[in-house]
Parts: sequence; C-alpha cells; structure tokens
Amino acid sequence: MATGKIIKSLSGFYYVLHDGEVYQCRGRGNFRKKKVSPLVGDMVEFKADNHEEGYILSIHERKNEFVRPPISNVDQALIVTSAIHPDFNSLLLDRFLVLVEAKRIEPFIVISKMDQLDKSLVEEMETYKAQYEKIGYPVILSAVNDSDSMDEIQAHLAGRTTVIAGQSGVGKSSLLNSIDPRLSIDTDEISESLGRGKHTTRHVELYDISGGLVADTPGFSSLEFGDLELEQLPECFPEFVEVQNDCKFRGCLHHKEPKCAVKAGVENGGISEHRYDHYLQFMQEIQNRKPRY
Ligand SMILES: Nc1nc2c(ncn2[C@@H]2O[C@H](COP(=O)(O)OP(=O)(O)OP(=O)(O)O)[C@@H](O)[C@H]2O)c(=O)[nH]1
Ligand SMILES: [Mg+2]
Ligand SMILES: [Zn+2]
Repeated sequence: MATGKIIKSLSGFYYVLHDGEVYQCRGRGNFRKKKVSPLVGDMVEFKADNHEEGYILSIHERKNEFVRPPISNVDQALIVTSAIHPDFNSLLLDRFLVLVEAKRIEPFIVISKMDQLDKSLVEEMETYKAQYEKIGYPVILSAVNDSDSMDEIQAHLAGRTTVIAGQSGVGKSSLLNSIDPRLSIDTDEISESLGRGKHTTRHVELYDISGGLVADTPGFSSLEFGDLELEQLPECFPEFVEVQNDCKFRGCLHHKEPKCAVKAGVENGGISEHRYDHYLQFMQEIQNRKPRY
C-alpha cells in the first residue's frame, strides 16, 4: 500500500501520482459504501502491482473541495482575466474573487494579453493593478512572450496546489504552456472558442509545474453564488472587512444603514467605487435568488 495524490480522472480511471510516477487506478475502497467518490486533488491510499492496474483503498480527509470544477485540497486560486480579447471585465473578476473568498482560498490575479494593448489601456490596467493590490491581492500583468511575467507567475505556483479560473479564451492554458512548454496543453483561437461558447479545456487535470501542482480547469462553470448567504457577502470583500468595526451597527450590510464605514470609504476614495457597485449587484442577486428546499 502507498500514499499518492490523484492528478487526473478520466473514463473511470484515477491517475495517482506517487514518488514522481503515475499509477492508473480504479476505485475499490470502502469509501464507495459511504458514497464518497474520489476527486482530483485527493490524497489516497492505493495498491498497485504495476502502473495500469492499481486500485484506490481509501481517501484522506479533504482540506476543502469544489463541485465545479471537481477538485479538492486547493491552496490558492489563480484568476486569469484578459486585458483585451475578451475585454477586461472587473465585474467578472470581482465575481471570481467572491467565489474564491467564500471558499477561504487565497486568490492571485493575472491580467493577460498585455502585449496587445495601446498605451492608454496599459495605463488603465496599471490603475486596476494598484487598486487590487491595495486590497491585498497580488496582480501580475502578463503576456506569454514576456518571460519576466511568466517567471513571476511561476514563483507564485511553486510548492502549492493551485486552481486556475477564468473565462474561456483569456489564456489560461497558454500561460501554463509558456511556463512549461513540455505540457503542450490544447489552446484555441479566441473567435472559435467564444463562438462555440465552450471551453477548449474540458477535463480537470493537475499538472506538475515548478514543484507545484496546477489544475487547468474549464473554469468555474457555475458562476452563481449558489449557497452563499447574504450575511457572508461582506466578508468576501477584504477592504470592507478592514473597516467594518467602524460601522455603527454590528452586522452592517453596508447598504441602507447609517454611519457605515464602507460607504464613507467609497465617499473619501479609500474604497473603489466599482467594487462597491459590484457588491450591491451581488447583494441583489442573492436577495432575488429563489428559495430552494
Ligand atoms: N497576444 C496574446 N495572445 C494570447 C496570450 N495568451 C493567450 N493568447 C491567445 O488567446 C487564445 C486563447 O488562449 P487559451 O490558452 O486557449 O485560453 P483558455 O483560457 O485556456 O481558454 P479555455 O480553455 O477555453 O477556457 C489563444 O489564441 C492564445 O494564443 C497573450 O499573452 N498574448
Ligand atoms: Mg484552456
Ligand atoms: Zn457598514
């Protein structure tokens, strides 16, 4: 028996990484009775006499888990958003950030395709970078042909399990290929991938990159706030959390309450207006959610 980590799940097989080698396994353990199915990212006990016919006996307790994409034991999330093609979209970026914050996973942000911009757009992206870094999120302005930016991303990936998220066509697979050309993950022309409204990358796989494991995923296919409660939403905005003790009311939702430190922050410029606007939009979305039983 040995301990390993599931790095890929495809057609009923689990691929378990152990000591630098991969074993193809089926699930056979008593976890099946408990209706737990192995996930990419799981640490497992497995038995294998050769590389093709192993089986998984048990699954270690998970640190965290996602349903879409199906993956567990994630340390951090890399959110990729392109500066152009598709256009930079701060609403979508904030949506990803909230989803990641709700899972209590640390995000970092890459704004890709910086090589395709004219000067005024470069300045706009630099302004966004400064705003998000002030909140505490690292931001890397990148282009696949800019090796400094690729080195910087690589340094963030080392030694941790990272899930990559972002809209289709923003360049998630391309940047992994650029960091490690041996991967040669499929990438797609933007027009095509958007036209079909589908992701080029379809299955979840963890790649071994610079001593870290990275999941190139089709992105979060569900960008809805699902089971996020209204009261949890302010906690997903670190710059709100930072000032919330100065709000007059405990549990202030920073909306209609008087003497609210967040609203004061928006007024005096300490908190970005677009972040607050997006917060109100998300709030409304959660309030309008149909009750589910
Ligand atoms: N100019 C430029 N083009 C890029 C860059 N990164 C990616 N692209 C192009 O953007 C297109 C989409 O890239 P992908 O890597 O397939 O995007 P993806 O995010 O993996 O997309 P899905 O797998 O569909 O989710 C490809 O044509 C890439 O060549 C970049 O830094 N600069
Ligand atoms: Mg891809
Ligand atoms: Zn408040």
